[in-house]
Formats: sequence, structure tokens, C-alpha cells
Amino acid sequence: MYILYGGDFTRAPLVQWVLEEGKIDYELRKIDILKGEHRSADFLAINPAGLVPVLITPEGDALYEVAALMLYLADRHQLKDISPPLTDPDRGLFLSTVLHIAGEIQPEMKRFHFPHRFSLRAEDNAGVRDLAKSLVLGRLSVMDTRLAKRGPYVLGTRFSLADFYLSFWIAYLDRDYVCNEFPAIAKLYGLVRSRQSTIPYLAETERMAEAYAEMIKRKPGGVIA
Ligand SMILES: N[C@@H](CCC(=O)N[C@@H](CS)C(=O)NCC(=O)O)C(=O)O
Repeated sequence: MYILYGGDFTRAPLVQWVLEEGKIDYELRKIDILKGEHRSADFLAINPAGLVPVLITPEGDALYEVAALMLYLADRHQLKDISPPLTDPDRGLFLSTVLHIAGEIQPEMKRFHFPHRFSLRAEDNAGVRDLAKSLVLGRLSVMDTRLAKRGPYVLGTRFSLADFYLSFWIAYLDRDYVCNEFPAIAKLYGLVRSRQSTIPYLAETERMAEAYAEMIKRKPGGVIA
């Protein structure tokens, strides 16, 4: 049995969705990052990096990095419907996209949501946020061009967890703007949003994103220190 440490305003739903897709037994333990529970001694004993999500494997290893958790579960449980297996020709494009989201989009999303951590002066927060957003939009523009040629999903006609991963961050950025600017991404988002298994997750992510945007407006100096 797995244990997933997650909670509201985190990327843990990405892992939870993979667990559900695979009908894998797990227990969800909620960490309230708004209350700083990810910095409590109890949680730091589990993940000294103080980051959520964390997946405890049946063997007792504590794993983190959301992309690694999704790939690990998909490989270990052979979830071929959402992840091309090791020798599948689509594996390259799949990994390239998943790692691009992890390495190039997620860090900018961190700046977008926590601009105060990347600016020396409070008056620069808005600029850090805007710059992070424009860098993500640049990445999405490249993705949009590729999807327009070979879509509607990242792997053409084949849905995979890469599509859900991308949609999750679009929901957390500014989905109306993104969907207006980028028609191929809008099509992908619409398709993912209409899948039975992803509807509740994306609808909840949209609600979380809206709630977080409101909190940032009220606390521009940082929702979480
Ligand atoms: N690279 C890590 C980053 C994890 C991460 O930043 N998680 C957020 C929640 S989505 C977090 O723990 N934030 C608390 C903080 O940064 O203080 C991953 O992708 O899993």
C-alpha cells in the first residue's frame, strides 16, 4: 500500500490521479501548506526538502518530485493507457514532454505563485510574476505549434499522462488567456477536461487556482512565506 502526502494548493492531485487510474491502493494524508505544515518537524522527518507531494512506497521509500512519482507508478504498475512502455516508439516524445514540463514550466509556475521568494523588494513581486507568466507562455507557444501539426494530444491521437500534466499547469496559470491565445492547446485542454477520469481533478484544480489568485491579490507579499 502506498501513502501519498498531498493536500489543497499542491500538485499532489497529479499523483493521486495516476493512483486512481491504476486502481492502486493508497492512503492520502493531507498536508496544509497554507498553515506551513510542510515545514513541521513531523513532515520534515518524511521529506527534509519540505516539499509536497511525497509518495511512500510499499517498501517504505519516501519519493518526491511529482514527474518522477507519476512515471514511477506508471512504469511499476504498467499503466500502458497513460504512459508508453519503455520500448514503445512514443516513449521518446512522451519523456521529452514530461521532463520539459517538469524542468522548464514548473519552475516558472513556482515564480508565478511565489514571486516574493525571487525578488529583493516587495515592489518587484508583480514584475517577477509577469515575467514568469510570459516565460511559460513562450514555452506554451512552442507546444501549440507542435500540437497544431501533430495533435490533438501530445502523442497525436493517443492520450497520456503528459496531457493531464500539461492541463494541470494550464489550469493553474490562466486557462482562459492560454486557451484564447493557443488554439491547439485549447483543444487539448478541452479534450482532457472532458475525460471522465480527469473532470473532477481539473475542475478542482480550476477552483484551487481561482482561490489562490484571490489570495495573492489580498496578500501580494506572499501567501506562503
Ligand atoms: N519540484 C518539486 C516541487 C514541489 C513543490 O514545490 N511543491 C509545492 C506544492 S505544489 C510545495 O511543497 N510548496 C511549498 C513551498 O514551496 O513552501 C515537484 O515537482 O514535486
